[in-house]
Amino acid sequence: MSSRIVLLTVFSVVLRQIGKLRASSALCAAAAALILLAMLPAQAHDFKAGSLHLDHPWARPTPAGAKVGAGYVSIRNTGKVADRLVAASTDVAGKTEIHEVAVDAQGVMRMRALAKGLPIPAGATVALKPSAYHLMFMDLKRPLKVGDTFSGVLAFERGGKVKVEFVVEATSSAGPAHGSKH
Ligand SMILES: [Cu+2]
Repeated sequence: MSSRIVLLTVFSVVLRQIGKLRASSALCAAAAALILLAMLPAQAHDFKAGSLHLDHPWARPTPAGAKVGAGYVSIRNTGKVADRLVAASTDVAGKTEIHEVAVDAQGVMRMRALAKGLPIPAGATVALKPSAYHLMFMDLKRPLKVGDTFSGVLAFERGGKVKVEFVVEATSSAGPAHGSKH
């Protein structure tokens, strides 16, 4: 779920509460504070470089001893020229690959590295998300714990290198198991 959706959800819940309770000014102030709080991380967690907008880079937590992890980010190309994510690196992994998830001839979901990178068409948004395109952190140097942040660099063919900050978040949806099919 994107931070914008979370923000909108918080916003609508707050508005509904205000409506129900016929808010006092104190309640309004509390609601405004809540909205501001909700907005801060969302605004700080959006990276722009030229016509590329990188929204909410995040990673799944990993169990102790795990050697691989997965990261996600939504990439929007507001320009008129296609670009391509060609490489990525982070300070928590020895190596970071760009993976896709595809179903093989036996009907088994498998991940594979995109040797030529991930195309980001002009005007399009390409979402790296669980069970789809993702960044694969290989040779993890430490476990990723919920609430942790770590820095990374995404390299684009045209847009160059973009620094981002990943946030480790738990998710309810079960993605592909990492580590066994590589
Ligand atoms: Cu993978």
